[in-house]
Amino acid sequence: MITKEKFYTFFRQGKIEEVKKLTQEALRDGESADIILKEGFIKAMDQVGNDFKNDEIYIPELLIAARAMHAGMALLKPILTQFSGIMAGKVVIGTVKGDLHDIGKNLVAMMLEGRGFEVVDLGIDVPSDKFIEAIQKHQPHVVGMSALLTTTMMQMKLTIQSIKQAGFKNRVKFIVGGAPVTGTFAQEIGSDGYAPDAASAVDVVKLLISGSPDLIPKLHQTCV
Ligand code: B1M
Repeated sequence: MITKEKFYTFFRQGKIEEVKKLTQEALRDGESADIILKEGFIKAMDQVGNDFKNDEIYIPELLIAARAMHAGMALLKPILTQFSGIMAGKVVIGTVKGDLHDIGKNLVAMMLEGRGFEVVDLGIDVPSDKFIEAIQKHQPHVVGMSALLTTTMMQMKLTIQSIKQAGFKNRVKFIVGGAPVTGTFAQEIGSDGYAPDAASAVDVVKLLISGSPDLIPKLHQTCV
């Protein structure tokens, strides 16, 4: 059974090879990539975040933990993104300007790819004009934004406003997410949807693309 403890220890110590080995062993033992992610990686990283909040660790330790988690995620990526079927739609995604956190955004992108969406990932610290350029170039159905800091949440509002003002008001739908973001906040800033985690982000994107009006009220409720 997967528990966060070993991953937490290896994340804290930045033990990349051990994280890889543990992940491979779990997969060999028949654990699903989803469970390894949720019960192992995400819970372990939450604990690392608490240590940081409690001043037990500092930025360098956060960075080495993130690097270790990335190494594990690289092993899960081929499984989470496996898909053979018709393209479900196109999503442009990025972490907003001023924000360098990308683990959660990467997970959302992986889950979407795994469910048949074409994903254009703009990376981190993405200003609104980069989102606009990408919309012009790739013509996505949905634009996804991630923010992990209370100070960068408002950048989502500015980005949505800029995209709408650039003439894409009725041409793309928006989904936002990230630890400090809520359904209420999403609604306030004019986002069409919000998801608290990567799996529900896929469901919300599907609802946004299907455009069924009776489903739309659910897009924020799932999450408030
Ligand atoms: Co930073 N950091 N960090 N950090 N960091 C947090 C977010 C923090 C909560 C830690 C804490 O105090 N407990 C805190 C924010 C406090 C606040 O704003 N209220 C914080 C801080 C303060 C900072 C700095 C300001 C520290 C400093 O410099 N003094 C600094 C800011 C840098 C910047 O961005 N400008 C900073 C830096 C960093 C590192 C670079 C060192 C590193 C990030 C490395 C990287 O991402 N490559 C880092 C890390 C690792 C964290 C924590 C520990 C872990 C974040 C993470 O990856 N979680 C984090 C504490 C925490 O969250 N517990 C913390 C795992 C990930 C899977 O979860 O990203 O929430 P998450 O994604 C979830 C959902 O939120 C959702 O789905 C994902 C999967 O289910 N989701 C979406 C995310 N995006 C979505 C988009 C969607 C839908 C759902 O639709 C598009």
